[in-house]
Amino acid sequence: MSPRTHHATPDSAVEHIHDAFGTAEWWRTAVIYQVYPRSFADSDGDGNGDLGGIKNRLAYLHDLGVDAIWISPFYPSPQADGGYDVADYRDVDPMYGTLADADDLIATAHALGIRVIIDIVPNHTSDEHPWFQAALAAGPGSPERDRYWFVDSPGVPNNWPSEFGGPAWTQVADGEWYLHLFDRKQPDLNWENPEVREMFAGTLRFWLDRGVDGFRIDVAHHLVKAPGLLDFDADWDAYNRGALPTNAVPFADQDGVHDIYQQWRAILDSYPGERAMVAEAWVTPHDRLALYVRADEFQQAFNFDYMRATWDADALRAQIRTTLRNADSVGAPATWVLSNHDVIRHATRLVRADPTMAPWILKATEPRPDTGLGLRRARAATALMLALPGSSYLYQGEELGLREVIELPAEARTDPDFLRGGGHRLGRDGCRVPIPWKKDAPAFGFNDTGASWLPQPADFGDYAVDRQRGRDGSTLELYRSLLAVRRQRQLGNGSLALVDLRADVVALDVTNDRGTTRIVLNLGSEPWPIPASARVLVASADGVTDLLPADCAVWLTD
Ligand code: TEU
Repeated sequence: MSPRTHHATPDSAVEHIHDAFGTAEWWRTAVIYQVYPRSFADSDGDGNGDLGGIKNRLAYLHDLGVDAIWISPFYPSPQADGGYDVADYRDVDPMYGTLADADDLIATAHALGIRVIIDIVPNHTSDEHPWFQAALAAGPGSPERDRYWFVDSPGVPNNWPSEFGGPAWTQVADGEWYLHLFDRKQPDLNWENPEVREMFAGTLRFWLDRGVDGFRIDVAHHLVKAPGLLDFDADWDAYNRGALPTNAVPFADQDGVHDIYQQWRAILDSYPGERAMVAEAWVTPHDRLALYVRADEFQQAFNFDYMRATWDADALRAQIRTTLRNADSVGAPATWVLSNHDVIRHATRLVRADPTMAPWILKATEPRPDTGLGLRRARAATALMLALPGSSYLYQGEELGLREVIELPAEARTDPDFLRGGGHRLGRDGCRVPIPWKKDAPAFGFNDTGASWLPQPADFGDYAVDRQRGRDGSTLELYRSLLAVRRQRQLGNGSLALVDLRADVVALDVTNDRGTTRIVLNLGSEPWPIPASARVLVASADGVTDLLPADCAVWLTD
């Protein structure tokens, strides 16, 4: 423990909660940047981003200072759910490029020292996948149907809801029903069928052979369904708010999933290098999530309970404590995340009217939040996150401070969460609007033609990269500073102590051989006085020297 903890705040209580890792494989401390390929950068001008566009922007990501990218699905897909409806797991959709482009992208990223994680969607295929087409053609009782969940039933087989609204079952022409936890164009696979297991083992090998560093596994908690496919009586709204244990429903967090991931881990471990996989598992509470990151399963799991934490000092402290206690109990790194392609961007979400609402549910009637306060909080929240030990995920555009585009017109929206939601839910298109690169250019520099698959609002120009790069106080420069200081001071791998400075202030000390860094986030309404002995390394707002205003964060050292 550095002397600073004792000198600067002699009266404050210190609660030690985490020790540094002994060995630190890259995935224990990495900052991983999520690319949503359709919206990142468009090299051929058709209005859809592509692999060539990502390649052209790798220098930007290198300059930003990230360790790895995770690319959302780019496989052949009818795009009924933004590519999470895969028709061929071992190819590239022509909209995005070719397999040769994927190889080129991986090689170019590696040359810059950026690792590449790709997305695997094992819970369901597209209904246009050859397997589902074969199942429809082969008819009831066939081995082709056994790869999915087909049921003969006089009415809807059970009360399971689709995540996007309506029942999770659709009837086919011969009378059978098939299960789809998401859109009707995303039939769920039957993971009891050995062919399903073989196909995905082969798919992992296919991409590992091409050099990817790992995988993000889509809805890793859904693959196994409780026997009997019985009705459930849990409160679906409470479930979506994360207020119930995930296995309160018979199609989530069933113990059988772990066997699958142990087999996958053995595949990853049979390859040279440190290949890693991260579970997208909306599993609560933390001790259940920890089961996914035991030594022989995933290296990481997304920390969605942290993402859901409200803007409140006690809530954040509790999440930090519980996250680290549970990750440490199995020797896994903690992970941290504030935004992704499924949730309301945190510059908007952190000021929404009902902060306990599921982060992906955007109600049509919801009041439009204050953009200025939202950005202020978002910057402070990111400053806290990037100081925490473990690995952090960033979502494209958050480094520009982008807001959720709530005002997209209905006719522009494509998300099944909107299309199946009867107009009550606006869906997730608003966090997927193409990135602004240049203020005075067609489509704000997304491409050269001005085409854009989702319309960009006029104020996106003010967020453009060329308006922020090199400008003191911009959100982009804040992210670059946070990432640079994080690297210099090795914040991803330090011991962590919570410091009790004030009830409405979250303060923590990260200590390692680079010294102690104190992070202070003010969630109250009164400014917090910065001790005269402390030096400001980086602050989430301009002009922070001796007072830390409300909704701001600062990194300090002696
Ligand atoms: O999302 C999983 C998921 O359960 C939620 O984030 C989802 O967006 C929400 O329940 C919608 O109501 C993953 C992908 O990240 C998402 O884009 C896909 O739509 C989904 O799986 C299906 O593949």
